[in-house]
Amino acid sequence: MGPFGLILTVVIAAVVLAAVALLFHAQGYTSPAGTLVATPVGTATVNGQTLQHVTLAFNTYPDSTGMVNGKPIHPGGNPGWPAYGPTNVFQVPAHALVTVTVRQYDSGGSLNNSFFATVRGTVGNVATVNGKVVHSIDPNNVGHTFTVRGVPGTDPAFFLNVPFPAVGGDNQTDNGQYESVKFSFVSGTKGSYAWNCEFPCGVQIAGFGGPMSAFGFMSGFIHVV
Ligand SMILES: [Cu+2]
Repeated sequence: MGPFGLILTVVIAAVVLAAVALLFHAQGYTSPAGTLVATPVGTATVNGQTLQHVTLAFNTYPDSTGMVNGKPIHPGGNPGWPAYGPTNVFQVPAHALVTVTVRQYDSGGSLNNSFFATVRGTVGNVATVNGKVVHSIDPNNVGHTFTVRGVPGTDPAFFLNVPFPAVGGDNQTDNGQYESVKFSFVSGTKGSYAWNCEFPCGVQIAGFGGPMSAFGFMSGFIHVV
């Protein structure tokens, strides 16, 4: 092989590696239903600091067959699996007050670990459930949780956990029964924070398989920008 052949081989190898890296990256971060960008609503004062204030609204559904604003909850996904909707990827500004409104339409059961029944990391470490302020909910009546991890090297101390109570049956319609959960938290440093549900709402693997294992149903990202 002459010098030209060697250079060609190296170039082809580099292109193939770049293509593989790009595909892995795209696979890891592609949301099935786009990114929900938080809505700016002005400013708010938290612990004497004036912060930008934004709102987010999402729901938790017992299956993935429904529509939100005319769009399927989980296009191309397994319709029998529970899912967050309208998407599993959210975007909020850094160091802002984020007020989240959730409609939880799903039934549920017991957590493996009652740690996740306590509201953690919100303003005041509280949430409201149907308008009532709570510090925790019954660990044996949980529909889903919204649990956000810190990012190593960026904001390792960040942690947010909000449990959503179960409703007494699967009622996924706009007119169906739901638990209304509201909470606020202060977003961290810029980065992509992973969230997941800690109620074993999946199949197999002690309830942590299926929708709990697949990206896009019971896990996702909050991009803090
Ligand atoms: Cu869940």
